[in-house]
This record gives sequence, C-alpha cells and structure tokens, in this order.
Amino acid sequence: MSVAAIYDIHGNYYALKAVLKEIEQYDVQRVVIGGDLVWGPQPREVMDTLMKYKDNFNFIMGNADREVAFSNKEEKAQDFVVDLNKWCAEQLTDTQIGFLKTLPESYTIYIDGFEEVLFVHGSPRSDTEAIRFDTPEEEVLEMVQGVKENIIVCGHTHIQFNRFIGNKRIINAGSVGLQSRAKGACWLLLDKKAYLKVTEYNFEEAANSILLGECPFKEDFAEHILNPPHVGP
Ligand SMILES: [Mn+2]
Repeated sequence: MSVAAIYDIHGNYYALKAVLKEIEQYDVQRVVIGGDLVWGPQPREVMDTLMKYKDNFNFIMGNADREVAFSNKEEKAQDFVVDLNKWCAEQLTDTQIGFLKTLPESYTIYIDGFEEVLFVHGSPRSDTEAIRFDTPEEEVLEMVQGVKENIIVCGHTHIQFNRFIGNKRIINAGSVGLQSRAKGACWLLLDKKAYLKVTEYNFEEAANSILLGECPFKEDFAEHILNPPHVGP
C-alpha cells in the first residue's frame, strides 16, 4: 500500500491541482489530507475540489481549519489572521464549514514497509505545536512521549524533513500551498520508502489568478508563491 500525505494546502488551488494530478502517476491507495486546507487566497476553489474526495481521502484537522470553521462573524478584525479567518469562512458553504468542524485530530494506518503510521497536523499533543527541522531533539521527544506509533507524519511548519530521534521517525510533509524554501508544492509519498516530493506548477498563472480574486492580502500570497521565503540555514 502506498500513501500520499498532502498537508497545508492553505487555499492554493493551483498547487492542489498540480499535486492531485501528480499523484495519479503513482499507485496511491490512500490520500491523507493533513489539515490547514482553506486558510489562504482561494478557499472556495480548494474546498469545492476536496469535497469531491470526501469519502475517499482521509482528512485531519489543522489549527487553521478550526479557526476558520469556528470563526466569529461578529468579531472585529484585529489582525491579519482573524481578518482572513472571517473572509475564508464567508467564502465557504454551510456544508463545507460543517465538514471542517467534524475533522478528527489524527489518523493512523498500517503501511507496508513502515508499520503503524500516525498522522497529525502539528505535534501529537497539539495542532498548533511546531516540530521544525531544527527543533532540539529533547523538545521533540517530549512532544511524542507516550505515542505508541514509531512513525509520525506532521506538517504545520511548512518545511519538509525526515528525522530519526530516539526510536521515533518523524517526517514533515511540508506545505502544498504556502511552502518556505522549496519552489513548488511540497508533499510526501510513502511507498516502501519515504519520498519528500516537490511538484512544480505554473507559479505565474497561480499568482495571477490569486490577484484577480478578492482575498485580503492577496498580493502577499501571490508574492509568497513567486518568491518563497528562505527560512533557516
Ligand atoms: Mn497549521
């Protein structure tokens, strides 16, 4: 069995389309959508696409899905994040919001060549806790304490990695739509081995389509796609 893990799409419709197209090339039996689906410039297009797979893909909730789905329409915009939570929620149908509200925190599956694999958004104990490529080992060990699976797939920090810490293997799938460092849509293929994939797509076309939309801060999203920030060494 091979599995594709698609994390942190963040409302980037062109990046999602490119990854869905690429995974058709592989004999993928299962797709895990690792949270943070809609917070970004094209939430409706992304959600319309993903809902077609709602009975086939396995979804888990990201912090941003929770914040969008439960955003308070009456709340005054205080900052960028709150402002965008509200805007994203307004773009979605009630069914789509309802779907986001019911997503589970984690997903576990046995994969050939890997044994049981636990999928979470942030860390096993919180969808907002970041496991980064350079988080000190002792901090990571604390986050995974008590987890029975030895292989953990996460996202949230938008940079791919594959780390072996103690008896745990932790793989960050990276971000499809709002990646740092890599130029392309980042995802993970588990097919006997772990492959950190970067799928190129038409960045100019994606940026232009975002700029034609109504998303607040759309210029920032377009710029991020054209010139992903380089974070870390
Ligand atoms: Mn997140």
